[in-house]
Amino acid sequence: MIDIQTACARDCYDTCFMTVSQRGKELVRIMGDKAGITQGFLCPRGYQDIKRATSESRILYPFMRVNDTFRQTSWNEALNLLAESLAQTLKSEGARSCLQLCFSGNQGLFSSYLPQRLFYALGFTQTDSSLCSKSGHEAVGLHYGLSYGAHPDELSEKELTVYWGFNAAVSAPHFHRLSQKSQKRGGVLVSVDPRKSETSQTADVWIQIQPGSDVALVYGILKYLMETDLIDRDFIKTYTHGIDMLKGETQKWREEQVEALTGVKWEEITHLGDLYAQKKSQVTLIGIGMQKSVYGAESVRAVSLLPAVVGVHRGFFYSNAQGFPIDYQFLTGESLTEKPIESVSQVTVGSLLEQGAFTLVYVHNMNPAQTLPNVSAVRRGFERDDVFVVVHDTHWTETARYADVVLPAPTFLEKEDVVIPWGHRYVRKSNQVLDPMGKSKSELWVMAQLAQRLDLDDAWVYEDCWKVVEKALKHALEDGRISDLREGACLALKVRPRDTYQTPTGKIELASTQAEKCHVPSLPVQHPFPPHQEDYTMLTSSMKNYTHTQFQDIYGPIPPLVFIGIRDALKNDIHDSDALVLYNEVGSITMKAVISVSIPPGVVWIPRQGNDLYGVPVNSLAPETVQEIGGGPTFNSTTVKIRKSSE
Ligand SMILES: Nc1nc2c(c(=O)[nH]1)N[C@H]1C(S)=C(S)[C@@H](COP(=O)(O)OP(=O)(O)OC[C@H]3O[C@@H](n4cnc5c(=O)[nH]c(N)nc54)[C@H](O)[C@@H]3O)O[C@H]1N2
Ligand SMILES: Nc1nc2c(c(=O)[nH]1)N[C@H]1C(S)=C(S)[C@@H](COP(=O)(O)OP(=O)(O)OC[C@H]3O[C@@H](n4cnc5c(=O)[nH]c(N)nc54)[C@H](O)[C@@H]3O)O[C@H]1N2
Ligand code: SF4
Ligand SMILES: [Mo]
Repeated sequence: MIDIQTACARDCYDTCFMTVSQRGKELVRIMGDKAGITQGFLCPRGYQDIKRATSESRILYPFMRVNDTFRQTSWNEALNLLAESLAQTLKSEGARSCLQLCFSGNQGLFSSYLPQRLFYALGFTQTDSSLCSKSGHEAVGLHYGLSYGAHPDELSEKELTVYWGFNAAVSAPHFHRLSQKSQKRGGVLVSVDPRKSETSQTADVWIQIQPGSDVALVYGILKYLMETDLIDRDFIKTYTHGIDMLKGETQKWREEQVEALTGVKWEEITHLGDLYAQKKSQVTLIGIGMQKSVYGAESVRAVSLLPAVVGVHRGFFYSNAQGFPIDYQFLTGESLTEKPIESVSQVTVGSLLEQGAFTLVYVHNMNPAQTLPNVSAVRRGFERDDVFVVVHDTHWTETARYADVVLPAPTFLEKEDVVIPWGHRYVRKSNQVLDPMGKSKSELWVMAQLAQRLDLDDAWVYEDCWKVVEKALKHALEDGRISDLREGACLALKVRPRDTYQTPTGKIELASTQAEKCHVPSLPVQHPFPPHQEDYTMLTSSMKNYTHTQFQDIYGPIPPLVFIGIRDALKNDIHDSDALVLYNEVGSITMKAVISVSIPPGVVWIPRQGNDLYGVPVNSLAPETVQEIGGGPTFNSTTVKIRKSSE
């Protein structure tokens, strides 16, 4: 048996190191390694990766749309058609009318970053990548400069771990396992979540908060810490700016007001305050999930300030993507192109597509017909006769069904790559463990083919991929060289110092000086929320068997369920398994009811990115509203009305 090492390329906090065992030509086993933070196990998706690579829903050949069906074709024919269509569009409509949609399917440098050089060289319109974590990065940045924080390696040692709007037991199972190790050593695990999530169930303390009221909770904790003198005055004096302003704002809050907004009792707030003050070996992990609501970025920036007032340098974790000195703009070609590049909001791209703002859309590593907000508009846009849609994916997706040309991609097991994590700091080459299925071809191959057919003469488009990586990671590796990485070494990425703050004052800006310049208040603001008391707030979060829309070929469809609290169910005579219609100004879906003890009044919870009982996507209800800070999405502040279905 031969063991081959690779790394999971999915968009995940954990970036697992995997070993695949091969007997003859057959892959017999996939295991989690000990390296990095993988701890010898994988999640339910990782264990099924061989099965998913060989599943029936793989795209095995290039296809072209002919009338309303797909005809199998050769690569040559598909690429010629595509190159012709591209050349024609570039000439008649200009590069701005061509849009690249690329997101989270594969995080590999060779599968996702480098192939973008073609689109930057041609001058395609790009999106601002705001669909996931961008608003939170900008929010933390207002106070800390860059948004990097604590490292997951340390989780097992912490005396206090707070998962704030972060369901790590599902979304970051290796973080969660490390935190459980800390619990065994006497550490305290806290979960701040409106519902009793899988993480809340394992926590020592669960703070059940009303969604969107996190800023109020933070001011409540600050009030307690300041009034009982539990803050770290020396630290604050040396390392922070703006304490007087923060104090002034905090003093305005009354206990009853915090309780009323958050639904959390004052005793729970003071208990959490005591934990923050007493346990200095601490980390607060701020969820990307919590951040995806209309004032989510406000919540993120508020929570990020708590460790600072008790004297901990960057005692939070949000995502460490900004912690590594890697030149991403060089990788993608953004800093190399001479073409003017238009950027549009990823969150509102549905309306633009529907209005016909683009003539050609190239989709890879993404399933936008299912994962974007206002997904009906996205679909209507793709359906337009005057829009040419190309999809390069590993599996038949909802988006592929709207394509004019479908191209087969190898999964991460079928190609060499380098995956840079955004949770931990370890990197190892991903080896190819399986021959590409069918006629599937890598993103880099497709890009080179198209570049040649279009006679592109920018040399950087054809640059050797390892050379590019060597340059982009020149200052990034701590304990080895690119040659070591190529030979299979597991290396650590250099990390920026945690007591350094890239703000104008060089300190932690409790009151942000940049915020003033950006026309947002310098302190976090608790906006009124929810806006309409009679509506429900619809939360959608990740599921352990799926990564977004992936793995439905293995685990079956994402269940069309809506979880509703007992009080709301009783009030509205709703029973388990009733079909409920959820509707708002954007759309309407019908889901099967599950009465749950863990959902607070006025809230419903839905597994994310699936369909309803009739195949209508859940994201038909998600508005294109963008956040003020960073332009991020607002999935978790979607408001809906509910009625029982008459069907
Ligand atoms: N309701 C709701 N919607 C949400 C969210 C939410 O919380 N609620 N969250 C948002 C967030 S945080 C995110 S990150 C987005 C995710 O949105 P997407 O990036 O659209 O997520 P996926 O459904 O995983 O789509 C990735 C696609 O890449 C394909 N793929 C995988 N590997 C490869 C490869 O090697 N090559 C190629 N070419 N393709 C590959 C997969 O088959 C899949 O079709 O969804 C957003 N949508
Ligand atoms: N299994 C699995 N893992 C994944 C993914 C996946 O699709 N599947 N996707 C990956 C990606 S791209 C991302 S972005 C991350 C997301 O991972 P997380 O950041 O953990 O996000 P969610 O899964 O949405 O869970 C967020 C939690 O926040 C709670 N919440 C919602 N609104 C609020 C609020 O206003 N305040 C507070 N305090 N809590 C709130 C929700 O109830 C939920 O339990 O997961 C990554 N990991
Ligand atoms: S999806 Fe995340 S937890 Fe699962 S195998 Fe991949 S990196 Fe590990
Ligand atoms: Mo995400």
